[in-house]
Amino acid sequence: MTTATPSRVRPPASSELDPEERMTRAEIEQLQLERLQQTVRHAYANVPLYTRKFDDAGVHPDDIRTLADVERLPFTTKADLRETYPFGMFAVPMSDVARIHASSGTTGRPTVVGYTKGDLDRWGSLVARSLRASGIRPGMKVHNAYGYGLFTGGLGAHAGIEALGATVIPMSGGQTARQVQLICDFEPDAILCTPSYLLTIADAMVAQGIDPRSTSLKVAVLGAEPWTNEMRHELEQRLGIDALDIYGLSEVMGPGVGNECLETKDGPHLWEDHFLPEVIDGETLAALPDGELGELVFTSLTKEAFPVIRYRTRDLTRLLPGTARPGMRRMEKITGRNDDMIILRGVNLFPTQIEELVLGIEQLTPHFILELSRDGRMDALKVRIERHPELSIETCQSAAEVLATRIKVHVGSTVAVQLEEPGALPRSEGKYKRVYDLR
Ligand code: DLL
Repeated sequence: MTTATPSRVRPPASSELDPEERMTRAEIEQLQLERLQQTVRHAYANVPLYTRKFDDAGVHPDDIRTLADVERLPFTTKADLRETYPFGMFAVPMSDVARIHASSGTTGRPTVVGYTKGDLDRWGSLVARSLRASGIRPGMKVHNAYGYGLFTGGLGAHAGIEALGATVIPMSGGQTARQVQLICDFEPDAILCTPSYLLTIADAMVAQGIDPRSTSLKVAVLGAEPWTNEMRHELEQRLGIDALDIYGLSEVMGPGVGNECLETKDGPHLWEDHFLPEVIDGETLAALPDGELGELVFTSLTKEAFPVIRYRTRDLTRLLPGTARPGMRRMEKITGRNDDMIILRGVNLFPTQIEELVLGIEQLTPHFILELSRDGRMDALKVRIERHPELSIETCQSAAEVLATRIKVHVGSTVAVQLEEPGALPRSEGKYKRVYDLR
């Protein structure tokens, strides 16, 4: 294993932080309570769905006297957003809505979210905070390869780069050869995209005869899909950069709900001055203590157009004490979503578990997909993985066997591992589709 590349960027000095990032835990909690009370009143008064759900649950905004009282409030789910499609959850008149975003909605109706001018300003400053925590500073050039459009990634990141005072290169996703050319010509310091797309870009550099470690890039701020610390290591080594995790979701805001800090790289700090996180048991819906693994839930604390009360993200993680920003809690890097969980003959499995094992074997490439099929009455999982272009077929074949054994030992599932030719599998251009269910 190669040694870590020394950082070519530095963490912000304490004087560069927002005042809220320097608050103590007690100060943050006091701010959260005031903002929670305001948000709950605003949602109850202006969104009929919240009025009805609060009334049904027998809870009134005046009942929220402590932060723990949030547990008395009903949850909000994606189904609530679908039911009120398109604008039924907006809490301000349409004339005050400055922008609309929507999820791609692969099945059914997309979910639609709105922002006032103030919401857009707060979003920009939280993405700016996230980029600064990653080591990006005013005056740097930032190549933004998150997709522009209804997806919150492109425009959300864009506003944050501008708010920070850096130079934005609004490339959007796709056109990979062009991405490589502009990275070489414009010499950006930083790149923002999904981790799987950065892998695609690194491969495209190699295909064009460019050493990915030789570019001007110093740091990457990656998110919008689950990725492991093993993938971080792979990308940092291949590109000679620091890779930081940015988290967010459109229903809660977009990118910048939380971000890792360069000095610790220990999972995203959640920007708790604007969002109140909880982790619940996905089955019983009971709130879990910090440190326990469960489903992440958010209540927005400052949103005007689209306040969310106890929104169930379906993301699985645990809440941990703050480190680089002691007043704000962190979350563990996300393992996956409830919806991504594969149940294979009674064993629960996440694609990130396979990613971890694949990247632990040097003779394997990180290009793999998972195929679920039915073998008689049994479910079967096949890992299709590209062989290493510079190693013999025999070496790759024995590495594939090692992978199958490790999956059996660590996950408890028997899977088939099938080698593919280099370039045979689809490449990411944004959020990567890792699992194909052929059942
Ligand atoms: O993906 C917002 C975003 C854009 C975040 C760019 C970061 C960077 P949605 O399309 O609504 O919004 O998808 C949100 O993506 O619930 C997670 O399941 C997943 N996700 C987002 N960031 C991360 C991350 C954007 N850092 C959904 N790690 C979320 C793991 C992530 N999963």
